[in-house]
Amino acid sequence: MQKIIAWVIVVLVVVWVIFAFIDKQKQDTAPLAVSPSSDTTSAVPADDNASVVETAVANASISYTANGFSPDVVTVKKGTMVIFSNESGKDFWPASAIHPTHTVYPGSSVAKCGTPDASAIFDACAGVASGSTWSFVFNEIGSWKYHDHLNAAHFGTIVVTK
Ligand SMILES: [Cu+2]
Repeated sequence: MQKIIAWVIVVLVVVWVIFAFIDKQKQDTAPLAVSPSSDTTSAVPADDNASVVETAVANASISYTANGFSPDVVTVKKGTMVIFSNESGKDFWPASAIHPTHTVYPGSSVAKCGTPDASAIFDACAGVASGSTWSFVFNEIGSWKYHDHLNAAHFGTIVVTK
């Protein structure tokens, strides 16, 4: 009788060990099954949290009125398209500092206006009518001053971060 009880205990222990092992395997594999969906949502915010919002925003907008550019300082991530929107009632001509040559932003120069390079420089190269927009993609990291070439008293800064 004691032998039978001993055998039952041994069998129960073996069964318990097997179940414990299966349970552990389930716990080990469970996170793997969940991770692909959680990875896609956390992939971008993972490394630098301060710029999460800017990463999600495809572009930034600056409005130009009779009072000038607003906001006058805009911080964007490299590769952001900045849309300058003319609401001033007059033509405007956004362009890199420094007036009148526009050479501060790398590669830019008013001398390139009218050439095939004109579309790649921080320079509208012409007056843009009120009610219209002019946009530029900032790929150079730095703090870039700009102005309205038609009214150089109006200026602003685009800060481009990594
Ligand atoms: Cu100018």
